[in-house]
Amino acid sequence: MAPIRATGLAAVALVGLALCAILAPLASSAELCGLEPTPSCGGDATRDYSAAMRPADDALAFDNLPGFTRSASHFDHAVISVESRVWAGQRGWKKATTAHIVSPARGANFAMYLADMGEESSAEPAAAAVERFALVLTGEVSVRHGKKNIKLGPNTYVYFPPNSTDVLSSEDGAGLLIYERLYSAGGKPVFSHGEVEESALLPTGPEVFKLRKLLPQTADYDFNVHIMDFQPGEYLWVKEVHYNQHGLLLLEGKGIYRLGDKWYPVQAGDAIWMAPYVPQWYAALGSRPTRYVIYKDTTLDPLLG
Ligand code: UGY
Ligand code: MN
Repeated sequence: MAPIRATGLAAVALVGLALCAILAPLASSAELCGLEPTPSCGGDATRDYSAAMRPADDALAFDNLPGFTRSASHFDHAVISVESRVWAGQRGWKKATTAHIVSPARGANFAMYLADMGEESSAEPAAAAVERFALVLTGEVSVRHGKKNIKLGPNTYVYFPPNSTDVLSSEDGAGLLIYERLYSAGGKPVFSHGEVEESALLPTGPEVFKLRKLLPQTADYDFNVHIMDFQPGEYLWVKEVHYNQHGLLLLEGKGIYRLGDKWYPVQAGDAIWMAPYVPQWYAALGSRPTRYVIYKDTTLDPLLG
């Protein structure tokens, strides 16, 4: 009986295949045939739909969609994502362009911008009343400070007090994050430079993030620059609301920033302006730790400024 049943099944399969061959030119659907698509049985080799099924990572970069941006500007905060940077020349910067991200035009008490220094570029000292802080993101810069010529590579910083005459230059090009403000503390801040990791980790109370402050915490300074590190899954414990202002650049990682009653997915390269009293909260997500750098006006009397 078994050989007879097997022969019967083979016959049915043969009839099916024959039917498929007849129907295939009429219907392109491979499903009709119940078989893998073959050139003679549906399928179109000139089409490549693989991106629709499994988009490549760069197709997930929504920032490149025409007209789409995560950037936002509200009275108490702004998010400036990478595709919104506008580069232009700035007085004092030779062979360099700058992209301003925060400025007094936004109501801020400081300026925050990126500087893209080309080969053989330089930056004149800031105006006499202005103090300047630079974090080297890429490349290398030199600082002529008195008789010293200090070379600074990625992850290093330099602070120029008001009335500094030091010139910043780059032979082969560099990318910098700059904070500037009109000095208002009435003390004696001094030139300093260093590498981020050389700054001691500071206690953070109930917080789990790692904290470094790159400028001395004395009344001689009217702002500080913090480096904050979060492991994926870590978040701000305090749902902060404070009178201080912030200018933040996400250096590594990704997560969700809450600003006021809005929630922003953010990633490395995104910048944030936070006005006084904007509710702020961050959670680090993804597979890599988050590091951000953040300006904070400190040691200022909230009444006297
Ligand atoms: O010090 C701060 O105010 C800091 N923790 N704020 C922030 O990360 N948004
Ligand atoms: Mn804060």
